[in-house]
Amino acid sequence: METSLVLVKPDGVQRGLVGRVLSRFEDKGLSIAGLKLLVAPKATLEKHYAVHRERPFYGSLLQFMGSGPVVAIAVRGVNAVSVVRTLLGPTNGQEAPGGTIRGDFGMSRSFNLVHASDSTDNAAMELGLWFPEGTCDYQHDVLRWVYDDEA
Ligand code: FUP
Repeated sequence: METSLVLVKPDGVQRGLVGRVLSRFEDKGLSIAGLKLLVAPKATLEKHYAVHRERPFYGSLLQFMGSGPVVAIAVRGVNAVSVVRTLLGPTNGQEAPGGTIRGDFGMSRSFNLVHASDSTDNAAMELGLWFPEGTCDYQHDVLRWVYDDEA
């Protein structure tokens, strides 16, 4: 099992897409292991996007991500990090294929609705940042109908 950190960005919250984004993960057979809505503190965003610190879009990215509430979601499942990235689609909504979240709902590279961890190492770092209190471990009974013995 892996856990990925997903953010519904301020554009996704303002556009009323939180429920539909959550449904994509639930429909797939992934488990919600943490969920909260918050206006992200600047320090959290600086750590979250530290890898982009030198990029030209860093300032506008931080401004956008702090411009309204985001929904942080811990999404759990077998290979959850890569499975969730596939559900999101490529960065730019204009290039993202239909069937992906960004492809179905977005037309922009910066207003691209969702973030998801791109590696298990980054997932661990990001989960610590957004869910310092930890995530919720529970028995999700439906999983025996989601995974076979090979997982
Ligand atoms: P992704 O992994 O698809 O979320 O995208 P990146 O990690 O490459 O970029 C992080 C965020 O920066 C993207 F979600 C959108 C934003 N971005 C821009 O605004 N302009 C760019 O040129 C590249 C990325």
